[in-house]
Amino acid sequence: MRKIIHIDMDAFFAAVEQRDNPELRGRPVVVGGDPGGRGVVATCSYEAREFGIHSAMSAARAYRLCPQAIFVRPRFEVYCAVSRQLRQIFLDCTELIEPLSLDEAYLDVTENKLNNSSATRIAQIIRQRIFNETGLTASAGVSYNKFLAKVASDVNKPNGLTLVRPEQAAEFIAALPVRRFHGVGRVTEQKMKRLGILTGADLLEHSFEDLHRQFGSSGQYYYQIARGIDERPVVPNRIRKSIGKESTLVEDLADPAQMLTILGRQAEQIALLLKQGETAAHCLTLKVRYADFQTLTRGRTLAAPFCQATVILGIAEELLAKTDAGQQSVRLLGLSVSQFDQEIPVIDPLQLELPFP
Ligand code: TTP
Ligand code: MG
Repeated sequence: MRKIIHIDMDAFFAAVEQRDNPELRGRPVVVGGDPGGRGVVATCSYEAREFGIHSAMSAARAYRLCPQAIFVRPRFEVYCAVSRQLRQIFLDCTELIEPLSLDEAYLDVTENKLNNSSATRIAQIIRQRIFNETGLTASAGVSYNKFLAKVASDVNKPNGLTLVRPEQAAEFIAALPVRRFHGVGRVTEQKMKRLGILTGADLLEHSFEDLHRQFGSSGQYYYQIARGIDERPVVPNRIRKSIGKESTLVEDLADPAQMLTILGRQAEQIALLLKQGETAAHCLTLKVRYADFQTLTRGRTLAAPFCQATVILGIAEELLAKTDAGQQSVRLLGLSVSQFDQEIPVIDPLQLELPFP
């Protein structure tokens, strides 16, 4: 049986801001964009969460919920520096580290450099070192697979540790609402609800065939997870499936020429990343969100791989012509490339895409 730890920093960006500015401590802090503009909340302190503020909500809404909150812009260089410190602490325990983002990682400590057979003890040592060396708190989940470790790290947040022993797993999963299952988004949650599946216990009532019929290959995952089975290994070098850039526009645009200017900039950034990864892509996807928030994607797959900005922009222009952009004004544009010639490993969490650059 494996020993897996999931580490997740508490209110990461906001905690860093409170650490570096004592005036922010104990107060509702929102890290993100401009509350007077179209900014989005990247994260917020636990004090701010009491007002109902959360990640990905508009900063304007956060302001309405809590006008006395302090709004600060993200400082990515500082968060990246902390992320590097975390990685060093993890590396002192094991090489089997799978970063999920700047502040989150799975560790397989079945065998470890501390020669310690207690994963719980190792998780405590890591949390203590993180606090000593960064002044920040982390939560940990400890169990025998990734699924359980990840869900467990959320149970005693912030600054907590939760162990799920093999003999506790069935009861733990039975009580879990399905939305807590990693991989169950809002759409799947609604579909499960219609089928009467609200918790892990409800999932157990459904046969493998049934779940497969309803949810395709994900159904197999749900079937196994409900039984505490998750054989996914901790993979140190994750492989990147796509590279994308998107921009929420400062003002809605109706002029296709201006849209192409923005797509051109994105094409150049993507071309640069392809070059850095020494690869080329076969597939381009354009994402358009109209002023009324209706969102659509258009994609094209080519037999020959491409990597140049001009080629990307050319395909993007064709794809844009297949939308109503121009007739309708647009508030967001995005491009992403996939199906790479050469795989691009994500070696370091710093290379992971940040949702709100
Ligand atoms: P999370 O670990 O999801 O959130 P958190 O660390 O702020 O809070 P929690 O205590 O619940 O773990 O994300 C880590 C950081 O990633 C977060 O501080 C900000 C950034 N982030 C975004 O920029 N946008 C997002 O939508 C999310 C979810 C996170
Ligand atoms: Mg976190």
